[in-house]
Amino acid sequence: MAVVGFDLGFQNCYIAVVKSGGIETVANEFTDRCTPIISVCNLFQAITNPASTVCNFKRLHGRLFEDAVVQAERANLPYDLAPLCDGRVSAKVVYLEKEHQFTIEQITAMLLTKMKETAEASLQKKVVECVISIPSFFTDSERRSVLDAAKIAGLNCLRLMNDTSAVALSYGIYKQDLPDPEEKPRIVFFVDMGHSAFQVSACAFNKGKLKVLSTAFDPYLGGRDFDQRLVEHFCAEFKSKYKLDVKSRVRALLRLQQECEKLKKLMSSNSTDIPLNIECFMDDKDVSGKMNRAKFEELCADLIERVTVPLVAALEQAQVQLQDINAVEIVGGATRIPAVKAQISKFFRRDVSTTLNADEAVARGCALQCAMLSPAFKVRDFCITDVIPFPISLSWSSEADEIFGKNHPSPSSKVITFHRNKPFVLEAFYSDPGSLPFPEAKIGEYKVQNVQAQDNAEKSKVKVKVQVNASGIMDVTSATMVMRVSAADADGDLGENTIEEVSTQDGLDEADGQVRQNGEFSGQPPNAKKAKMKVKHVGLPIEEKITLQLPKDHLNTLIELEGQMIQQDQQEKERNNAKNAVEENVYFYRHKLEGPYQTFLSTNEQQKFFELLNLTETWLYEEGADQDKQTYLHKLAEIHKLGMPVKDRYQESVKRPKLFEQLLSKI
Ligand code: ATP
Ligand code: K
Ligand code: MG
Repeated sequence: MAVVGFDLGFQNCYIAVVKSGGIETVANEFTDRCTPIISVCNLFQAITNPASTVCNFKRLHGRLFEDAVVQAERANLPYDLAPLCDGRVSAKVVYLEKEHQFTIEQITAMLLTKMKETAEASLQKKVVECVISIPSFFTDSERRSVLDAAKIAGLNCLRLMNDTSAVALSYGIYKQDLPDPEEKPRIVFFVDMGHSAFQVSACAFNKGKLKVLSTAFDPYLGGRDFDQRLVEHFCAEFKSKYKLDVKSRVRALLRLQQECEKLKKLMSSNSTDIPLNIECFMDDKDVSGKMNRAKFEELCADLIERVTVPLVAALEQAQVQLQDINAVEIVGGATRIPAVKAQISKFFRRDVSTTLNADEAVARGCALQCAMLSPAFKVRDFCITDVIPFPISLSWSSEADEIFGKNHPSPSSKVITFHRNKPFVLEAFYSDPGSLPFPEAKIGEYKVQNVQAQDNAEKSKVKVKVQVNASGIMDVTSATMVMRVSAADADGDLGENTIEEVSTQDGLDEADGQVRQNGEFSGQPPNAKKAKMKVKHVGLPIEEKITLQLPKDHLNTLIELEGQMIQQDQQEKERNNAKNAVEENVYFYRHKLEGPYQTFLSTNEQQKFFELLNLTETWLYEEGADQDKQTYLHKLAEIHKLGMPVKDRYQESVKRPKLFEQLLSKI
């Protein structure tokens, strides 16, 4: 099994694999270890602006078209979005010269397919299992959407991993000097500012153990917000200086954005004035301006202030003191902005460390996690406990109870007991919508079916297991009904059902909704009365309705479609190769006919051959510019039919003297 980790960034993606015992960040076909989204997604072209490609879609996962976040993103996209019939958002793009409406899952799948191919090329084997990173603030729906994208790409994502947890794993696993399990843990804060978001987590390390204490974030603060300040500044300047309305022209605006990002990066290593020059910017006008770090920091003062907010939250929730912190590790491209780094450093009252590779740590952590989940690899035992970012409640009838509080350890499961005589519905929802960077608080509905009363008409005890799994996804995983059985039944053959002997006290008069945590009673231990009776546990089917998820049949269609698209891509590649082969052979033979092959064919033959080559060349520029693979192969055969015999004769003649020499040397 191949072991692969994917960092699915907003702007930049990274792939890490395990190779001959070590973790390696893989370079793509352009020998770059960073795969910018726009370099991959140029497969898709925007309809509105065919020169630009599909980008900036990470935050559209699992959302409706009407969603305010979607609408805010849409205002700045070089392509358009549209609702699907179920209201979910999709992108309108041109793919292989046809207009399409792709779901975000399909687009991310296309990106993952490319990353998968890169990993396969590096490992020289098929990649199926993987671990993928996501921001820690992704909600149930966004997480499910990324998992669906993985499925469409033919990947089996063993786990979604929070960005900062992946970083923490890359940090901790190689540390030889972590405190023993019973000692005071080493406290490290991990801070990641990428292009779109800011995340921080507080972690406690002991030998073989990583426990996330808290996560905090600003989902709307990242490198792009700093770029945007520069863009606004220059838009205003160019309006007064050149009378240009930059925002009215998508192309110009995109160019300015790119230039501003470059400028921002230059300012990280240079505090003096830096010029900004763009030739033929709009209406054939060249524009220029300048900026320096001090002015930039002034423009971004409020953004820099905002850096502190999640740091305060993470510290408070972790319940640690500043002086207990052993290190603050920063990663992510935008932490290279000196003012951002300084703000983090000022808050923690210490120098921040950059011992990890700021760009690759997330992917490497994911690959490590994948290796740990793979039976084929022996990795040092390392137990990771993450946290639940937003409190989750479960409601039934008119009651509701918080089952997983904020920063509750994750993964985690609980068993809840109900007393019912008929099927009932549970509803899971995020209980603090105000803190949720997502408009929909309801996660899903779960109908527990086949519930019936006991023989004596009493309500049955139903145990429902709910969990948040390692990917941070909430599920009602099972429901069982406890049935009393007569002694005769119990002695007989009861088939598949498990029978357990329990004391009568065991929960039969537990309150409705009593929660048992990870198999332990959270309340008082049951008062063990000695009276025994026989019960059997009957598994109950659960009908789940997830609020925002691709329906299963739609997902299956998309999986098929992606298969077809990969095939189409392959065919397109082969078609191009065939066309290139025709072109190359025209040049090859012409060159040879004018040189070494000259004497190996008659003047008549030569004339015919040149004619064919010239005709083929003209054809390639005209009707032959866009033909199918077979047509090109046919043309190639025509050329080879004349060319091969000449080539053979020539090669014979080269070989013969050599053979002769060899023979001579043997005499
Ligand atoms: P996200 O984590 O939000 O999904 P991402 O993982 O794609 O996004 P990164 O690759 O970590 O983001 O960082 C990209 C950001 O870092 C961009 O805004 C980029 O301009 C910025 N950046 C990179 N290098 C520098 C630098 N030297 N100075 C300032 N900013 C930089
Ligand atoms: K990244
Ligand atoms: Mg990132």
